[in-house]
Amino acid sequence: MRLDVVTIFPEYLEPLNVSLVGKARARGQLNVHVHELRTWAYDRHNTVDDTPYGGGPGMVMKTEPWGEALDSVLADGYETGSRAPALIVPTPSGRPFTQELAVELSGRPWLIFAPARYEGIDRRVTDEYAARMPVYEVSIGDYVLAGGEAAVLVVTEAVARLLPGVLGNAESHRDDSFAPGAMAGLLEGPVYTKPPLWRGRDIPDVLLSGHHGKIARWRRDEALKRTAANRPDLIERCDPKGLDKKDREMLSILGWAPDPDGEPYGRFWRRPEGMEQ
Ligand code: JBH
Repeated sequence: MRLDVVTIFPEYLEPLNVSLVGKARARGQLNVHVHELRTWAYDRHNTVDDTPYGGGPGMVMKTEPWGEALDSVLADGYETGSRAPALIVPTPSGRPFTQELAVELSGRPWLIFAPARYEGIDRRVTDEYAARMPVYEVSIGDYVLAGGEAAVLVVTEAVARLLPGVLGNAESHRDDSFAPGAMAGLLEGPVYTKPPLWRGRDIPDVLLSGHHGKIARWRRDEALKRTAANRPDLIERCDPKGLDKKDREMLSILGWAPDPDGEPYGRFWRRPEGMEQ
């Protein structure tokens, strides 16, 4: 897979040399190019932003540097025979970046990232390139960043680890919390390793029992507890067909009940206070 990033802060992308992504690059599984946007700003101050039409706070990234930069990256791909790029524009106004989207992007041969600073990029830039290639506007969560570079690192890591041969163990994907089918969309529970006693804290007995059935059940209960506490939205969304009798018992203890009138039938909802069954 080929990745290009156009940014006014190339140093911000240094982490792409480290760890999983850095190793994938060193092995030739990822071909990464980071470009300085100001290379394509031709005035004395290499200006890349200007005030917004219609007024308002902040600055907007200008059309011309982005247009020249993206044309140049695309032309280089044409020369090197790179195939069918997609443009990724990280923005708080984008669609949520999910594991499902990471899987989709990992199947593409070439991703070009256009992270913006300031209030974003002039809309005509995305409109222009959307006429030639798929454009994904993606948000990495409901909080405010100063620019899209951190989002590029997030998306890149999520995508790179899905490439064939990047993670050592082919099994490691299946158990990912958000992978389809992993624990039916539940978060993973706590994990432990040696020593068996640390600062007076021991390991849950069941994990030392050697009883695989009981261990699996315990892990599942812990997953349900953690998901109910941290991500009640995942319990509400989960398909009740993926829940067995013991799962339902645990959810009931945690204060959840199937909604008989719900659509679709039997989805779990939080029992209101005082409605003990
Ligand atoms: C900024 O503010 C952010 N929230 C979520 N995603 C982003 C992506 C790019 C820039 C953000």
